[in-house]
Amino acid sequence: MTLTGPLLPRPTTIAVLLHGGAGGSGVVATELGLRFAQAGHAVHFISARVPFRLVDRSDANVWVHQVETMAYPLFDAPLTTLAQASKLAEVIETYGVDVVHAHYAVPHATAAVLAREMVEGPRPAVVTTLHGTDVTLIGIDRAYLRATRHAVNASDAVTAVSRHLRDHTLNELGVQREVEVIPNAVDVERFRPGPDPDLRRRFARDDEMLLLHVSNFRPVKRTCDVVRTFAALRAERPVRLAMVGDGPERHKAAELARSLGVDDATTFVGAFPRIEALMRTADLFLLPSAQEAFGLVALEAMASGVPVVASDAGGLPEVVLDGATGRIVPVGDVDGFTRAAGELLDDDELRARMGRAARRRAVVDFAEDDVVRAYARTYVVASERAAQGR
Ligand code: GMT
Repeated sequence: MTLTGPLLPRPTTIAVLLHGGAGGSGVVATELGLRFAQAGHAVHFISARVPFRLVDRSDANVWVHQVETMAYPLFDAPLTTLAQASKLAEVIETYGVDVVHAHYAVPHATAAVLAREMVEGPRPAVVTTLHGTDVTLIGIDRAYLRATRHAVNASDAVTAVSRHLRDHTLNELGVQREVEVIPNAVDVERFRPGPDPDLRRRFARDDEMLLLHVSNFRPVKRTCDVVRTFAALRAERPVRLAMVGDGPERHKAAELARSLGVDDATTFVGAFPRIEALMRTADLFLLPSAQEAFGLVALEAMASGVPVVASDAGGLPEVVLDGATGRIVPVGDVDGFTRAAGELLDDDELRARMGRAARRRAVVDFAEDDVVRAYARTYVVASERAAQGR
């Protein structure tokens, strides 16, 4: 989708600091940067690796700068933040960056603030977007608390992807500044309903239902709850499970599926690049996370017309509307998940209605255009603040 109109009042050079791996923050950072590039602005992505959504692409107005770190026996770990700051300072001086958009408080906002101090000439505005674990897990750990608070306070503008994350940041981080909520968006052309019987038959027979879970299998995703819920559901009805993604708990979840006797009905798919094709083949999406600032995959499932049964963690209830676009269940309540998912699987009419409502909500309430324009306004405000501080 290409936005028409100027988007920003003048041609702007934007540097985006992001995690390039297959995670929600990387997706949001990349898609947002691409929208600004399509609107004619120069966008420089700075990351340890080529962001996965940019692999095999060569968009106009887009540059990718890889951060290299140097291993040295004296250091316990690579000095990543310093390497990011150095690379960013080089990009600022070479290309004349107006706005740095740091996705994640630590280490990216810290690197941005540091780079701003390093450069000769006009300093760019620093906009920081909080995505979740940067504040909820890492940021409030004593080891990083002061650095996180400093990065947030020193940014010219700060946004959070949900109201829950904003409140958490203000309360737990002890920050007293404006934090604007700009929710994540979804590309509703890419993620849309539609049958794909051939792909679906790789995971379930035509007379079986298909449950889907997508994550990075970190402990916070509670993937074993997905398997337990599935085992209970499968005892009563013909249903199969596709587990997409990879990470530290994949092995544990596979072991559990074996011990519960549902391994034959479960496919551990691993990474699946055409995730949008797979999403729309599912009957139901499960996301039982212990923490989730927003839950972009839930929104992608909704855009695909798939109802979501999710936990009440973090910002998930702001995305999935309980009883309308899916169900919300307390974290760890496997019986509750089983009941909620069972009701939806057993009622075709209800599932179809919620699937339609989910799609509608994705299109109306999480439209990319609105979100991109909200960020554009934030860039303008941040630039004005940065100019006053100069
Ligand atoms: O938790 C993940 O799966 C990855 C993490 C990331 O950094 O990409 O996701 C965070 O940012 C996403 C994009 O804003 C949010 O949708 C996720 O909810 C958030 N994850 C957590 O809060 C645990």
